[in-house]
Amino acid sequence: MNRETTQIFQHVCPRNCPSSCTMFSYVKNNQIKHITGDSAHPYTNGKLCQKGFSYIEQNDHPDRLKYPYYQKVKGSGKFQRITWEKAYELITNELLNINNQYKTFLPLALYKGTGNVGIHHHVIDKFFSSLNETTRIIATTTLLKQSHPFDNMLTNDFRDPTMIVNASAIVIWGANPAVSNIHLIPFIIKAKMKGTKIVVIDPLFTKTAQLADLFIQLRPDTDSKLVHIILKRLIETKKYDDAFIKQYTSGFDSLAHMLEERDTGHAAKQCDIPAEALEQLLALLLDAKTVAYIVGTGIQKHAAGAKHMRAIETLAVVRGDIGKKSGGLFFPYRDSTLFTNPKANNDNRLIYQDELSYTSLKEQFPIEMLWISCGNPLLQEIHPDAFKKFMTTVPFIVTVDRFMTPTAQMSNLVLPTTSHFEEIDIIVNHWHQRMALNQAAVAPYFESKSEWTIMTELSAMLKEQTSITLDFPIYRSEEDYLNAQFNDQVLARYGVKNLSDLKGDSTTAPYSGNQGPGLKPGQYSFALPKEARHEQDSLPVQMEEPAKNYPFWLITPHHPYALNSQFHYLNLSDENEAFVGINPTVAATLGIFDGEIMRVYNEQDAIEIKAVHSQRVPNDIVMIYQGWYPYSYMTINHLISESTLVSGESESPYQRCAFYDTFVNVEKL
Ligand SMILES: Nc1nc2c(c(=O)[nH]1)N[C@H]1C(S)=C(S)[C@@H](COP(=O)(O)OP(=O)(O)OC[C@H]3O[C@@H](n4cnc5c(=O)[nH]c(N)nc54)[C@H](O)[C@@H]3O)O[C@H]1N2
Ligand SMILES: Nc1nc2c(c(=O)[nH]1)N[C@H]1C(S)=C(S)[C@@H](COP(=O)(O)OP(=O)(O)OC[C@H]3O[C@@H](n4cnc5c(=O)[nH]c(N)nc54)[C@H](O)[C@@H]3O)O[C@H]1N2
Ligand code: SF4
Ligand SMILES: [Mo]
Repeated sequence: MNRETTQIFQHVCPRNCPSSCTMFSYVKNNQIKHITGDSAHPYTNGKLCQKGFSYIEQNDHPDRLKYPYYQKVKGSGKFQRITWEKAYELITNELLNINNQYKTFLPLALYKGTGNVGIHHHVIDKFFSSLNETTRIIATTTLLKQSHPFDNMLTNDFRDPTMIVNASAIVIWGANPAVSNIHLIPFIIKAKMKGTKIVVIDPLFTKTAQLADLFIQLRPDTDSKLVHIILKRLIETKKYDDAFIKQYTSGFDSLAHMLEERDTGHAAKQCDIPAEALEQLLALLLDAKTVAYIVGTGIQKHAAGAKHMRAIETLAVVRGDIGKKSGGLFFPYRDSTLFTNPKANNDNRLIYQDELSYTSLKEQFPIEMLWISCGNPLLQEIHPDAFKKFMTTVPFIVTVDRFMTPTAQMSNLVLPTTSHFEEIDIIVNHWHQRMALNQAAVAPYFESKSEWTIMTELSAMLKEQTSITLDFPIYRSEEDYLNAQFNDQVLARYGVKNLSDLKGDSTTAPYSGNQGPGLKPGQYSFALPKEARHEQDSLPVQMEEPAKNYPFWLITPHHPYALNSQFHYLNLSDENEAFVGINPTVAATLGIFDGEIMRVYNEQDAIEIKAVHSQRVPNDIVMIYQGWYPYSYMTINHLISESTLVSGESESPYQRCAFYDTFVNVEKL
């Protein structure tokens, strides 16, 4: 190998993952030869996951889109390769038609998913904003993580990952970091070695649960009931942090009064936790000096998720864990407004994706054109059939992706885009809170273009050839564009003015604001603000329960070797084939053998899928990893029900994310 011609570039994995690993590519003759992690990174310590190490394979995968494609009839599969000029012309004509007919761009809709979380990819939002009012379809999952129902969850952050090592106990609650946040695990093990007790609270015996000193296997959606049991005991035994409560909170007496009336015996039955395990948990939480709570998104994927989140927060406050150096709540936090234009358009029409199935859009402006970027709603959304039906009503759909996904197949125009090895970007992490630069190392794959290039070329054409007014700024290069995104807020929080500040010897810039939540005296109110009352306690948000016809919960957690709908086709493991995990005793009763194809069904759909007998799964749950199974020809999410609570009446975003409030029945074929 001629080392002189090998160049090294810095990249950041742009997937929606808590690690945002920094990695280096070794490039020779415009080809990536090798990838390594960045051993100077304080959170990832140079380790990548299998997906990270398989990026060369993904980048040059034969299925990657090489050219723009067009099909007149959506779903016909009769795609024709076209030129970029032709693609821009088709889009321009559609935009002109909308402009002429409606004198507003409300019939133009954007669906943006989480496939790439880089700042570069905000460019599509900027383009839409430059046309003034448009329609934004809000992806269900953008509601997770980015907001808290009360906007002020007392979330700490993981800038200094070593701090939890000194906690007396770490409670991992509705999260499976051994799969979904792998770089956290060494810190958990370190803590365990120092004597920290590890508790995992999950209905499934996960890979993370294997690390636990105490595993609490509760029924799904009963977390707030469990918290009530703990709180009642804390108060009865006066083990709460009285000084902290007096200084920082209000309304403690009414909380205590509410709990006095609680029948915790009944709650314990509903949670279905073995009595001995519950007593061990109570003993631990009554006496532990400092507790760190790592809260995952598993809890939120229930209609009552906001209630559970609030309950866990209350527990951390009552115990006085908030604000302690090694304790408190750790929950992913993305400051999504940091790089966005403060003048973002307020006249946009916002439609939640679940509303597409019952809102009569014709009443206002029909949707004439839909643009999909970084999203795969026909696999990842709740009830994708409803989304597909909606897609058939839209005359013109553009999807920008790197692969011919099921969503792309239902589009008219499919535009190939660059990977993070082929474009410049900035990634702001939502867990360890570091910002880092992603460099372009190799030329775009065949005719793919970066999303900045696509929006810039399209804007230039619209400006030159049409009367459409848009204020999308044209920069000379991606680098100039990204440099223009920096603002005073970014400078204040990260000390970074422009890209060159990110190119120095430090590969990442940590957020420099206050560490953790600072509470002002009296600030935390145990009573909720009036507008959020409906969330509290047992008021309207009802807990979902399996019914007779559909007696099993269907839990569809995140896949160890995939990232949502990405990477499945790489066959990174023998778990790549779709399967349903079923408790062996239940399977035996139904006569279903291990490895046999069985049926899983509900009112929405039915799938035939391989059974895997698994002791990890209790007898009232069946488990299928979510994502794309291109070689198994099935989409799991057709089974995921729209919550009955959402139909236009939902006030909490969490009610719309009830992926895990899905009930099914199973049978032998
Ligand atoms: N059943 C079930 N469903 C779930 C979940 C669950 O737990 N259970 N989890 C939900 C959660 S938390 C999430 S975040 C969503 C994720 O679902 P999505 O938001 O759809 O995210 P991905 O599947 O990661 O990626 C979507 C698409 O983006 C494309 N993409 C990648 N990089 C780029 C890029 O640079 N530009 C463009 N234009 N496209 C790109 C990918 O190829 C992929 O086709 O899934 C949700 N769906
Ligand atoms: N390998 C890999 N890593 C990923 C992803 C991926 O797809 N693959 N996706 C990334 C993304 S976008 C996200 S949002 C995160 C998600 O990662 P996590 O936050 O870990 O989320 P989930 O896998 O949805 O669920 C975590 C756990 O919650 C449990 N759970 C379900 N219902 C309940 C309940 O009612 N109570 C309790 N206590 N637990 C419950 C599930 O059994 C599961 O073990 O992972 C990120 N990292
Ligand atoms: S998917 Fe996550 S763990 Fe894997 S390389 Fe990307 S950021 Fe790192
Ligand atoms: Mo997510």
